[in-house]
Amino acid sequence: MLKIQLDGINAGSQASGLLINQGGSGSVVKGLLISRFDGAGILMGPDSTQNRVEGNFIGTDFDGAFVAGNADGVDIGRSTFNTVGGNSPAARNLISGNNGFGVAILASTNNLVAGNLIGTKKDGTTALANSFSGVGIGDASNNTVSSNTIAFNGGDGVGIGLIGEAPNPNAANGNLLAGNSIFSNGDLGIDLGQNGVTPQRLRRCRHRPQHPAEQARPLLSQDHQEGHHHKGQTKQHPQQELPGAVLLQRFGQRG
Ligand SMILES: [Ca+2]
Ligand SMILES: [Ca+2]
Repeated sequence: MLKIQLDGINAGSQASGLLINQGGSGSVVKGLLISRFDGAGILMGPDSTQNRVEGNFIGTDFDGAFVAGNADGVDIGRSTFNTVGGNSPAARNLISGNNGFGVAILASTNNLVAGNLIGTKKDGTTALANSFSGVGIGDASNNTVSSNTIAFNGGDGVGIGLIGEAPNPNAANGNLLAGNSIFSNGDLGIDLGQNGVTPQRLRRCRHRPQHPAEQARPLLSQDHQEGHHHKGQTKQHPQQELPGAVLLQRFGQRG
């Protein structure tokens, strides 16, 4: 049970609950209720690194059942090697009920968002939406979003795209989404390009092969089982090889 609340109701316009910038690198934010800020619940950056956010409720009440939203739940901006959540149940954050994104990662690399509930009540199964996407990744590369429950959010479950902060077409490449439970979001579960479903090209295009980052509904071309693990490869079209195979992870329940 959480006991300490940072309540932003009187904090004023655009105030964040906690700001961790360069001088605060290596901070641990743990066990707080952070609610009703006009800015982000927690803002990391610019130039901060190696902070950890664990075991907090961000955007809810003490029971994790009602909305008391900040603008975004957690913003990571120009900041590296931060961890939101973790692998243990105690590290899990509840990030729900916020008026923007649950977690927004902007122009930042090598951050980890793991094991959180994003868009649900504390029970992990019923809705307490963030208004925009559960996780928004903009101009940010090589971040990992794993083992979260991301559900009921107003936008995409996870949206990855270019927002023009970095004039580099590869600025949002190399992010890993693995082992998340993503369902019942208002837009796509995962939207690459932040542009909705990209139409599948059925014919080979001589002039501009479809970039793998744009693929919307990959076709499964090979599938084999190794031990207890299924491995799959996808490719866009039988005549159009992707530069590299896509790792497809499938998860099931054993009886
Ligand atoms: Ca898309
Ligand atoms: Ca979208």
